[in-house]
Amino acid sequence: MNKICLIAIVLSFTLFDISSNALAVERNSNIIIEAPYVRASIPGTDITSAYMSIENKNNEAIILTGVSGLFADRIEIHQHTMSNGMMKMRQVEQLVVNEQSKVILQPMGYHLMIFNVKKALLPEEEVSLTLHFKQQKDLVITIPVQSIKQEKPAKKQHHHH
Ligand SMILES: [Cu+2]
Repeated sequence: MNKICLIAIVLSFTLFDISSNALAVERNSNIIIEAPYVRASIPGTDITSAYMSIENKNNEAIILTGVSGLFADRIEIHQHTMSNGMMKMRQVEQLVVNEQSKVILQPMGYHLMIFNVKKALLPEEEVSLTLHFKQQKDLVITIPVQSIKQEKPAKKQHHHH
């Protein structure tokens, strides 16, 4: 692939808002983000979480190494795990999405934990997140704020091979 072609792909990054329930799809070099949202702030707290599915259409694994956003001081990748019958969360350093596969960040699973939100996030607002990958360009996405009441039940994780 020559350089001009590569630049064209990066510039073709587009946002489709394809349904009223805030399903957004963003595309960048074969990485597809679907149904992203961040939970509205609970009054009196400055911590929240964000969810989405990350689909990798590349023929090699991609590795999410971090996430940042100007609206918060720190964002970590977390995983919920069961330990002695108790649900716990722990930080993971990176999230691997295998080639031609999808990883779903959802309540009780992987999620983005957002610390020190600078102002309360209200439903209908949007925030911008930057996803950092080990070998791919950063992916900047705009995602809606949703109240917990708008959450759909967690989907089962699928893998495409
Ligand atoms: Cu967490």
